[in-house]
Amino acid sequence: MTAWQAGRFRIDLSRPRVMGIVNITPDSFSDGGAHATTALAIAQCERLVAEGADLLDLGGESTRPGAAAVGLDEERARVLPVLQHALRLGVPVSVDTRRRALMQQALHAGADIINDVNALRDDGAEALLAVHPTAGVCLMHMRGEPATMQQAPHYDDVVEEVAQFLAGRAASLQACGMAAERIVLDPGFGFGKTDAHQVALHRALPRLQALGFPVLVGWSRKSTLGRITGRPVHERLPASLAAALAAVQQGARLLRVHDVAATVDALKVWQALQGDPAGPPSSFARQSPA
Ligand code: HH2
Repeated sequence: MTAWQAGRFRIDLSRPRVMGIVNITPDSFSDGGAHATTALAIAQCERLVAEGADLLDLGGESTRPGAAAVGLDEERARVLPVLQHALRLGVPVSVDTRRRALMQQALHAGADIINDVNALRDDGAEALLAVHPTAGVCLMHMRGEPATMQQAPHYDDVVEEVAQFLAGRAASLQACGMAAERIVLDPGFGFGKTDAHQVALHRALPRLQALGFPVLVGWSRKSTLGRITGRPVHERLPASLAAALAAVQQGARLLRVHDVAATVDALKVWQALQGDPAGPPSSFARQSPA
């Protein structure tokens, strides 16, 4: 059985898990401003848990293409008060940050997971996580910086380069003393990749999984889905569900999503149709007559 050691929790990954996104930002690409105050973000945490989120991911900095970096004080002021509350909701809480200083404070406050789009390359970040006894980490691949990463990204072999980068980051953390069971890898859809790169990576998810760590994917509402369907960002729910299920079919174990309720339903159907013992094959939950 695959599991992810994540702070207070050991997350059973024998079935795919849903990580609900809480962007405490004014400028995130799909929901900027919607949860930008502490009160709105806390309400969103509660809503996503009620909708069935297995984990929460709190972010205080947009990393959308072209985004400007925010100051540390600002990012900290956005994230920490929400984290304090989210930690009482009974699910693992992840903090999405590139900054060692915020990672340190978040871990001190009790965060279960650090999700870093920069794969712990900030000075001292790797050592900080390695000495922590239990926190989980998500190491994501990003080519370049958010401000410029979508300007003609180039790879000779995107799958091998991403796989080698992630394997190298995981090996480096393990060399610092981190247990493998605390590490999850993410190809980083939308981070320095063309549509063709993303499709190649999606098709190669089994290759990434073969590195020996669970794979997390973040397809939710991303612009490749907009280009495939011709839909603006707020009309990408069906596209996001299709991509999420396709990723699970390819072996992804964690889905980072904005639309938790819909993703949970889609996964329930997928599991039931797979005859998954974790699903409800014989006694489907009762519902009011259609
Ligand atoms: N995508 C975003 C942010 N963090 N973390 C991981 N591990 N994987 C992802 O694909 C990923 C991520 C971007 O999405 P979002 O948080 O909705 O937007 P923004 O960065 O504009 O706040």
